[in-house]
This record gives sequence, structure tokens and C-alpha cells, in this order.
Amino acid sequence: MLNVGVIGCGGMGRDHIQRITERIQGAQVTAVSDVFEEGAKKAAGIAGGAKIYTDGKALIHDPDVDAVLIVSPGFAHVDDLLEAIKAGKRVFCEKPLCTTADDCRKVMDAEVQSGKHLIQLGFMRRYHKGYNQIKDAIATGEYGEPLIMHCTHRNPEVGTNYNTPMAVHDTVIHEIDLCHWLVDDDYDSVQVIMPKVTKYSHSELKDPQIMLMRTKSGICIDVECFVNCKFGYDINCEVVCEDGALKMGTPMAPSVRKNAQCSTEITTDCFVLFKDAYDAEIQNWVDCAAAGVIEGPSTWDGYLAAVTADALVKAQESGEIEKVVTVEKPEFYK
Ligand code: ISE
Repeated sequence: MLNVGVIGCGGMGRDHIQRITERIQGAQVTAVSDVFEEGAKKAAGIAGGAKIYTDGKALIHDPDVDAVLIVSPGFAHVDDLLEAIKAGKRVFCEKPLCTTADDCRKVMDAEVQSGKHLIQLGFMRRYHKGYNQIKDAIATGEYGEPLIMHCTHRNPEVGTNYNTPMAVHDTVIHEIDLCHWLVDDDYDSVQVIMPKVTKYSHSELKDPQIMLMRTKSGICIDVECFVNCKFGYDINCEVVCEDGALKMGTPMAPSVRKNAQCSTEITTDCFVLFKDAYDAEIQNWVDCAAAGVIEGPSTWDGYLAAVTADALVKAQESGEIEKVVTVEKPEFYK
């Protein structure tokens, strides 16, 4: 049984605690931590009783904690990640790895130094069936080389505090990770095109946006990010290859014929669309613990996402093509 300590008991933290307690095989939550003690107490209740901490570091060093799940706000990740590496404990960290590329690099260097793969990052879309069908189809070679990818990432609406850079850091960060994983390539450059702004936006948010990413081998990716589309949580992906085009089967609902109409429901909730993917990523993290391996998104992926996101935010402001400049990928992550 893997004893898990959870740092961060907000909505997402409680969701993971419930998942581990009710649905995940081979793991239990033995400790929780939050700077707000009340939040930690509430979360401990969901786990059916767990030790309560207000300091993540103390939780990491608890001998009853084999592995750590970090769900605190992004700015707080770096210290706990470094501490967990020092303690030699396995980590599942929600996105982002860290809020700056420099901090991501510090964590990457520390993990390489430790000689052990300890960190899995919460890019759960890699566990979604639809994307895996596309990845498997590409791998057969039957469709030739991927050339172009078209993606849409639409939210029905966002809060009034959501601004232009958040379209990269909160939203398209998923495609940043997913697209390079789908085609097994890293990024070379990015650009952002700003269409006319929807009447549902405000002065701090340019919405929609078209984000363009070019991989090192020359695959061109366009992502329509539209976070006030009103009609649903609508995620699409098509990979155009030399000998065929692979389009994800979305929405994943039956097509209904009724009253002289044919319609397909689109969910409005990302947690509904990706529920199975969230469960699968945590189960995989737990299953890999016994073998001491990490199969999911790595620290390198978190670093690459942070550098690519920085380039996209720069491109939002400059309107130019911006280079994605990373350090050389360490052998450790190849
Ligand atoms: C949110 O944090 C997510 O992760 C969702 O998948 C994304 O669609 C949304 O825009 C983000 O704010």
C-alpha cells in the first residue's frame, strides 16, 4: 500500500484525496497539509482520518508518507519539490511544475543529481483515451509523418480575473504539453495571432487567440484558444499526416436524433470530460511506485512547458515569431 501525503487542500486537492480514497487501488492518504488548518481538517475527513499538517516540509519528512502529491498554488511548488527530492520521495505535482522556467530548471537539476526519476507532472490529458488513440495511430506508421495539427481549446466562460497571459499559463499549457508528446518532438518557435475580441471579454483579456507552434522537425500546430465561447467545454484535435488525417472523436457523446434534429451533447465541465484521465494518471503513478519508475509527464516536460509558455506570452505582446530556447535535454530524460 502506498502511503500518500497531500500538500494543498483546496478544491483540486480534495478531489485527488477523494479519488485516492474511493477509486484508486493500492494507495491511501495518510497525511494532508494546508497553510489553512481548517482546510486541512476538512480534507483529512474526506480521507477518513489522516494526519494534519500546516507545513508541507513536515509532511514530506513524515515516515508514514511514502509519496507526496503537491496540489498547492503553483508559486509554492518549487520549495516542496526540492525538499521531496532531498528526502528521496516520489512526487505527483499538479501543473505547473513551477511558475518560472528558472525554478523548473533548479528542480530538474536536483532530480538529475539525485539519479532517480521521482517526479510526475499532472498533465492528465496524456491519459485521455481519444489522444491515446491518435498517438497509437501515428505510431503504426500507416499514415506517414505528421505535418500539421489543428487544435481548439474552448471554455464556456472564465472568471473576471482571467487575463491575456492566463490563456497560455492556464489553458493552452495543456496543448503545449500534449502536442509535443503526441508527435514526440520539441518546440522551435511560437507566434500568437489576435483576432477580433468577443463582446463577452473585457479590457484585460484578448479572447479568442490563435497560438501557433512549430516543432524542431517542422510540424506546424495551431491552437484556437477561446475561453468565453459560451456553448461548452469544447476540446478538439486533428493531426494531418502524409497519408491521412487523424481527428479525435469529440465530443464523446452519442449523436441523438429527435424532433427532426440530429444533435450531440457537449459538456461544459472539464472535470467531466477528463474524469477518467484524472483517475488513470493517479492510478498509473501509484502502479509505477513499486517498480520505482515514472511513466507519465516528467520534470523535463514541465520545464519545456514553462519555457514554451514564456515564449508564447512574449509573442502575445510582440506579435512576432519567438524562439523557444531550452537547455539541451539531459540524457536522464531521453
Ligand atoms: C483550467 O485550469 C484547466 O486546466 C482547464 O482544462 C482549462 O480549460 C481552463 O482554461 C483552465 O483555466
